[in-house]
Amino acid sequence: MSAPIISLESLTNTTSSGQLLTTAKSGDCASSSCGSSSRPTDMDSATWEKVKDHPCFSEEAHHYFARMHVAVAPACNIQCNYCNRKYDCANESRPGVVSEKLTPDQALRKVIAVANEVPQLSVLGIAGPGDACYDWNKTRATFERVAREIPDIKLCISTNGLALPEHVDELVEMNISHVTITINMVDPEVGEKIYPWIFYGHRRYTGLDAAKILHERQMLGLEMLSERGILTKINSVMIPGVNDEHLIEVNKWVRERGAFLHNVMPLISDPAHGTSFGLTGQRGPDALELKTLQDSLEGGAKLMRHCRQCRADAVGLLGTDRGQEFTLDQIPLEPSYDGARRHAYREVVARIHDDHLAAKEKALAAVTSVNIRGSLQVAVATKGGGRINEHFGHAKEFQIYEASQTGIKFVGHRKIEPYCHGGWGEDAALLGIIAALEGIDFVLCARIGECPKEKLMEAGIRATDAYGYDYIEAAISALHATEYGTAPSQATA
Ligand code: CLF
Ligand code: SF4
Repeated sequence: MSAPIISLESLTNTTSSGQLLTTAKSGDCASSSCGSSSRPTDMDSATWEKVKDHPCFSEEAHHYFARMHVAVAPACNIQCNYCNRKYDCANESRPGVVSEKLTPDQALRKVIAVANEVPQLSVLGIAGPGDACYDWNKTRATFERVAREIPDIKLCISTNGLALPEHVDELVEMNISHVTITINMVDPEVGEKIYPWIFYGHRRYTGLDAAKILHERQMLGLEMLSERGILTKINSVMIPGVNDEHLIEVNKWVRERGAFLHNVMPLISDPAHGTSFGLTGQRGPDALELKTLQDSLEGGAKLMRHCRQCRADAVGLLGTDRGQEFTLDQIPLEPSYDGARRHAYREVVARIHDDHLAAKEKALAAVTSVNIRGSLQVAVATKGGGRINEHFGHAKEFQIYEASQTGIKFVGHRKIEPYCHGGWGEDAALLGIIAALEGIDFVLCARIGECPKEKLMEAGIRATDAYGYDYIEAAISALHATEYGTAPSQATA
């Protein structure tokens, strides 16, 4: 049976900050470690302060906290073969839909509107649709405005790195705590196949010269950020046959230069996107190829595996994009910031998080104590909060966990078309879901009907809602124990 919990859903759905504060104060915390620091033992406190509520820099935080992007930086100084400028920057966004481009004043309006409505919001990122460092004046003006109004929001940028070194000192002055550089190569001969040209020092360069300059500027920028204590994540686009094996080398280089995280993302390639790679038929990797490469990088620079390749105007938890709710025509003309909901939400999360960690530790101890070879691959439907709290029919993605003797690891996610379409198209959706769940042993969700359950079973995938609303790791531990005939850890904290 689940221990008493404070419902995160009640917090995120409640509209009045008064109600929210009451909920925050009335929650029962099941853990004896309530209120204690949940900092991992292998992380210093300064780093912990920077990552504990950043959904991209901490896998843990992505269950609770949200980011938003404002598309204020449309200009770019390089050409990537996976990008078509009509679309969002493929470094940090899924190509396919043009963003609503914003001025810094419009961006401020939007950030305030979102902060008032989305209590999970903790980070403002500028990730295109061009390059945040090249389109620097707009990036700077936006961050200055937002930092004045909402001083506790974390500021984050994504860049291709070419114009990064000239802005590093300003990044420090402006308290921009997190930077992502997209680095797809450390060998210009590989780079030449990815970047047809760059624009640098008032000149256009092509071929090997272009890739060489880009590489040098990326390495310099990374070293400068590391020296100044700015946390840096490296994004690499995995392009089969072009840089897939080479990314092992990239991982070594960036680790040596102080990168905090390395995020290997699959190339998204489709002729309909009009990109060079799309038009020439360059394919992206499948889920298994991506996982195999990521597994081979374990032990090097720490890996990020929970990236959703979000759009340049994304809003919300990483797995759910609420950007379409906050277009300019839908938000107040002059909103004023009210931080009450965000603050109440944080109070509750601080307490729930300890409870979650206690449950997680117990679950990990149980799984690692079982002496077996092999692993269980588990797909989880979740809306956040670290719990199995999404119905099978509503899920737009599954989070994938692997349970083995080394523990329970988040290893990625699989996007799907939801099963429930309001009474039609369900069989077709299920076929797509079964294909997306290749290699998965179990599906855990809050609710599932008999019909999809049976069809999944015919495909060799066991689905259950028996652990609905439990913590993910606790449920996986219980499942693992049932599967391997050992005593289960408690299913919930
Ligand atoms: Fe945005 Fe990027 Fe900052 Fe996050 S996204 S600028 S670090 S706040 Fe995150 Fe989105 Fe992946 Fe980027 S999930 S694409 S890694
Ligand atoms: Fe496109 Fe971003 Fe590459 Fe510029 S850096 S070409 S906007 S993917």
